[in-house]
Amino acid sequence: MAFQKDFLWGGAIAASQADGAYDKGKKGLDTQDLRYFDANWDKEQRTVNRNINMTSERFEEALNAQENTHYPFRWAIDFYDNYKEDLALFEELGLNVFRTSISWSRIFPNGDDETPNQEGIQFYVDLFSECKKRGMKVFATILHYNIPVNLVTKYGGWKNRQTIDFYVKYARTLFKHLGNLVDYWLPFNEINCARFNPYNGCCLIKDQEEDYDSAIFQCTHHQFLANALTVEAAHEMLPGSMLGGMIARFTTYPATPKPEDVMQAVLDENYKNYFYLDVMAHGEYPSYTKRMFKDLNITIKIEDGDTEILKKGKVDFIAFSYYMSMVATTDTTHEKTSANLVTGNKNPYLKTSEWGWQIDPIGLRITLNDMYDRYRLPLFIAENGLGATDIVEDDKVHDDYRINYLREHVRQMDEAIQDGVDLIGYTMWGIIDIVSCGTIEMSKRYGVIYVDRDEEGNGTNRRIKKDSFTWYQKCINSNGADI
Ligand code: BGP
Repeated sequence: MAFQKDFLWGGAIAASQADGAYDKGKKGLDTQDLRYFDANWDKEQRTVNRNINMTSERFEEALNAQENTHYPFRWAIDFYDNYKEDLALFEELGLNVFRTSISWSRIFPNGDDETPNQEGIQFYVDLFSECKKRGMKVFATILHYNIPVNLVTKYGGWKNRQTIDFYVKYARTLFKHLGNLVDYWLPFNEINCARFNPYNGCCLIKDQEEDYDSAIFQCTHHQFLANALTVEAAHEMLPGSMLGGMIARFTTYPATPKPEDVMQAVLDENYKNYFYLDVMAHGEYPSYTKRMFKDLNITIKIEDGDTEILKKGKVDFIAFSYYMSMVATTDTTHEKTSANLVTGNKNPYLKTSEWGWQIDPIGLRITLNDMYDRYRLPLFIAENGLGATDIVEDDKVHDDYRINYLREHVRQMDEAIQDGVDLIGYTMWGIIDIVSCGTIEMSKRYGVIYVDRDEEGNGTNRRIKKDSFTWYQKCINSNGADI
């Protein structure tokens, strides 16, 4: 096996999808607390990309909601109150790294507060200290989609340059109070998702925008600046700290060897994936930016000094989520399938998950090689896993489909390391069942630990080890040899 001795085997979750306790500990309301699960949606529609665009009407309705029944992010799996028990299970599993995100509105409930909320800081001091006690390194995402609602209603969120200052103040507060507990920092989860889910990525409300597409890229520009300033601040406050740039990687193959299709694949890779990492890793907008903005009809405002800011805050490692691969073609009649946040073209050689995501372990090896060659920075697989419907029988979940998925991906990681790739860690997504980010369902489960709760809040919230728990435990204990 090629895995280095101290390879990081971990699990990942995100605050809004796991914590619950949305109004405990003086937390302010955040943008994910406003997302709504609609039981009337046709289950068949689950593969369709829904929930992508927030409307003013729905936003208002959520702000004024009197009860929480349809807002699963508000209670999730109550990780906030259960984390000690859950971390004990992670220790039993053998994780040596744990990735979660920090809720901005626990630290600054309104985003623009003068001073931080001590209770919020204490929660993370306790949580991360517990991780350390149990032998886990901490991989902390500073922003995983949930920003204080006040920053949206009062300032317009990421569209406003002022949000950069609020964010950097928030990040500096984290470095000051949690710097000694966190091993890897991730300023932004999947920064390219702003383009595919503009409400999650940059809290835009579609009907409030005259030029939605340009607004998305304006927000992204502000996030790039916030990212660079944060990296710079961390390097100054915490010498030797490791800050990552992350995208959702949509590895794309041409549908045929037809040059038009190959060209389309190059463009898709550049516009949907590399653009974001190129800026964060190289500290400047890539050469194809002008053409890309023209093709996509984007106009953004870049101020004097922005170029220098980007140059000063280059990331130390590259992180990405990898669930599937995509296909590019200029043929508009090509059969479609759904994917993470987007609809894509079908690859006839791949099987799909229940949600239509095209399962492609070899694609992970291709991705790792390709990213390492391009950036020559350590790589971290921050998310990978299979969302599936699990059935509990006699307190057991026989999820061999998940074991197969994970095994095949671990095999390809091994191959990539043998290819020469510097892969430092793997945090399997949704190590414990949490609320799905895309569909707001509990029934789309990723965990090796089952949680007895549904999207309507029914269930005991009890944790049950699935068969994949034992499999992952063996994998970790043997450092990837016994899979
Ligand atoms: C990524 C997000 C996660 C996560 C995952 C799976 O895009 O970073 O938050 O949830 O996708 O997506 P889903 O929950 O929609 O299946």
